[in-house]
Parts: sequence; structure tokens; C-alpha cells
Amino acid sequence: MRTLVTGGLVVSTTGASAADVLVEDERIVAVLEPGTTALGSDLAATSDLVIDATGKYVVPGGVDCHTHMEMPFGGTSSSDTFETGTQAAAWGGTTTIIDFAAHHVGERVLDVMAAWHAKAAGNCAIDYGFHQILAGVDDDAIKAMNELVGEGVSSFKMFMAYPGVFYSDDGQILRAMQAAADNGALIMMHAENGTAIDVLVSQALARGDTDPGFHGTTRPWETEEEAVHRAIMLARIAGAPVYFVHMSAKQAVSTVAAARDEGLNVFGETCPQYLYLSLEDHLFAPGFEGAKYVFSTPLRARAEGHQEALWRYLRTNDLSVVSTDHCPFCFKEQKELGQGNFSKIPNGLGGIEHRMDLIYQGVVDGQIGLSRWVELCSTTPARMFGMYPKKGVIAPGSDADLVIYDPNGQTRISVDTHHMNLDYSGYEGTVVAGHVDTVLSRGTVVIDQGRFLGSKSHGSYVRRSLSQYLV
Ligand code: DUC
Ligand code: ZN
Ligand code: ZN
Repeated sequence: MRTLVTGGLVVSTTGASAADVLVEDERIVAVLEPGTTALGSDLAATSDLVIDATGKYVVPGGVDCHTHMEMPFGGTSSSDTFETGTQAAAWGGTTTIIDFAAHHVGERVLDVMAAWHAKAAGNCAIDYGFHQILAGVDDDAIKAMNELVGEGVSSFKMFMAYPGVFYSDDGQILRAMQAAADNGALIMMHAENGTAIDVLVSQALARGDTDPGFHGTTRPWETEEEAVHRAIMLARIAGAPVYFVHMSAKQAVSTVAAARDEGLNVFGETCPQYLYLSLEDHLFAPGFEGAKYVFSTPLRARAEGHQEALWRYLRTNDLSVVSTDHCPFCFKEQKELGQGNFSKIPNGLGGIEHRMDLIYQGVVDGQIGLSRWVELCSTTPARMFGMYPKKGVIAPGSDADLVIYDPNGQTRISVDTHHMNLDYSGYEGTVVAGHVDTVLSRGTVVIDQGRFLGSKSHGSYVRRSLSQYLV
């Protein structure tokens, strides 16, 4: 099957230029001067499908490197399955996800990975890979790490938070980092001082501070910054790179920036929620409404200037990736588990469908350029997690994962129109400039002008190589 995307402005990390994109079956075969009669023939006439992208951007499909589909957590399970979550991703222009296989203390790591493969296989509308969570580290975990790297799972998430659930102590983290230094894996760190947070949570509850907003005040920025600093020191001892997930405190990112200035391979990721939502306006919303915004790391105070700082760090590359940390829990019956006790509210926000649109607002608002949008949402996550140039770029030989994005369109974000299996939207009623018109996943049109044309059996497992952060 030959598909020609014609007349659009093709965006890469180095700029944007008018070009036609020629696709044969699942791959891009050429990026051509508009209207070229290359290959000796009129390409439009010899194509099975011609997509007119005049006046639109053509961007590499989004890579969301941080999702939690159907993950048991907080006494319940995240509400999107691989089927619903990957369809919602496609609607929003994301064509690859990397989901976390969630290991708990006492489980065999390789069994957990097998279970994650079983959940995802045959159920994904787009391509998917896996990171492995390590809840604690023992000899079995180190052996599993070495084995998984060979199976395309080249990154491992560790938690300095959630004692008794996912937590690893410093010695365990150091062991995993030493193993990573040997086998080339990338350690992804949830950096919050979990044991200090648990003390603050108990004290707050004892005082009667039970509302959702206290989720934020019991996880102050110091608990994020301290953990980031400690993890960088451990990575330094091990001689390993470290990647910090879902960063929200400007002080924590400043510590990442200082390490990068010293030449260390330290990387930061943030998420749209930290760029737009705040402790005052959302987590401390009246009544139990703030439960919708309970996730960790928490939202920070708008008045303290975190949002402006995060945008600045996105420009300076001290934050290199925007993911979603998509971990949806419905308000009814799931978030409600924490009524009268914020510590029982399942932590997470669903957002996989709106990352590309929300970060495009940074282009509209002059915070970042078009190329940086593509770099943050697609190219760098592909590189960081060993999928480039299969993913993250429009170039001959790459997978034909393409988004036709209309800069003159609009998107209204609402529970009434979104496709996530979630009974509320964190951005209810917000209208943003820009619209995902058409999405191709490995050459197949999966979204077109408001219709889902994909299937749950289309997505395939991406066996990743080692991180290409140095590429
Ligand atoms: N943070 C969340 O809010 N949810 C899932 C796990 C995490 O680290
Ligand atoms: Zn986390
Ligand atoms: Zn997460």
C-alpha cells in the first residue's frame, strides 16, 4: 500500500519545511520536495491513498514514555485498559507508549513482565513498549534486569516514595544503579522522600487535616529536591545515568540543572499537569473536588512560580521530555475511596489524550518553538528509551507514525468528548488552539477527521535498544 501525505509543513527537531511524505506499507520511504515526480512517476496518481495536509503540520507521532494502564494501585486499578488507553492516545496524536510493568515486593520480576505482555498483546491500537518497575532490589531483581535488557526492556523505574508498596532504600537503589552501569540500562527515578512524607501525612491526619489539598502540603518541594539530590549522588557513585520522572518542583529541577552543568548524565521529565494546574486552584478546590488532582509528585503552588520555571527548563533542556504519567482513576468509587482521608485517594491523573495539544499551547504562547514541541513529545523520548530512528522522526526507513496537525483548528477538552475511560477531565471545558486531524500508526490511518479507524490488534510490541541519550 502506498500513501502520500502531500502539501504539509513537515516538522523535525531542526526545523520545518514544506515536503511530501511517501509511505510504503508500514514505513516512510521518502521525504520529498512538494510535488516532486520522483521515482519517475506522478506520486499522487500512483498512490493508493493521498492525504492532503495543506495548511497543516506533519509531525512524528507522539511518544508517551510514561503510562500506567490497568495498574493495581491504591486499593484499586487504573481505569484505562490497554485497549481504551491506547485508543485515547491515538485520538491525541500519540502513536507509541511505554507502560510500566508494576512489580511489588514478593513478586518475581520476570513473572510481572510476562503478565504485562499478556495484558497488552492484542489489545493495543498503537505500538507499545515496557519499562520494568523494581520494588526493592535483591539478587533475583538484578538477574532479571540483565535478562530484560536483552528482551528490549532497557529502563527500570525505582521509587524513593511509597514505603511498603514500591519503595526501595538507598542501598537497593545503589545496587540497581551499579547493575545499570554494567548492563547499559537507564534508571528512572520517582524522587520523593517517602519515609519523611509518611510522617507528615500521619501528623496531618492526626490534626484533622484530611482534605485532598493536604496531599500537596505533606509532600513539600523539599521532599522532591532532597530525593533528587540523593539519587544524583548515588548515580554518581555508581557511574550510571539517571532520569527523573514527573518533576514538579523548580528547586528539584534546579538540582538536575546543576548536575548537568557538571557534565553528569542526569535527565528530567515533566508532565502537562505541572505546567498548567496548581495546588491553590486545583488540589485545594472546594469540597472533595481536589481528589481529581491527587497524584505524585503533587501540584505545586502557582504563587511560587514553578510553572514559569518548568517552561524555562523545557527551553534550556534541563527538562528533556514531556510525558503524561497517565494513571487514571474515576472520581466515582475510585477517588472516593479517600473521602475523609486524603492518603487513601488513589494517586493519578488521566491525560494521555491531550499531551500533544497541551504542549502545543506552549508554541502558541511563545514558550517553546515548533521544533522543540516535536523534540519534547516525540524525538527525545524515542531516543531516551532506545527507539530512534524507528520512532520519533519523519525520515526514510522510520515507521510511518504521522500526525497531521491543524494549527488553525481547536480542541475542547471535556469528559463529554474525551476517549479515556475516566469520568472527569482535569481540564474540563478548556479550549485549546490546534487539532489532531489525522493519525497514522505504522502506515495505517487510525484517526481521521473525528473517526477512529484503528483496531485493538494493530499495535505491536517495540523491543527497545539501550538509551540513546548520548546520540
Ligand atoms: N504517581 C502517581 O500519581 N500515580 C502513579 C504512580 C506515581 O508515581
Ligand atoms: Zn512515579
Ligand atoms: Zn508514573
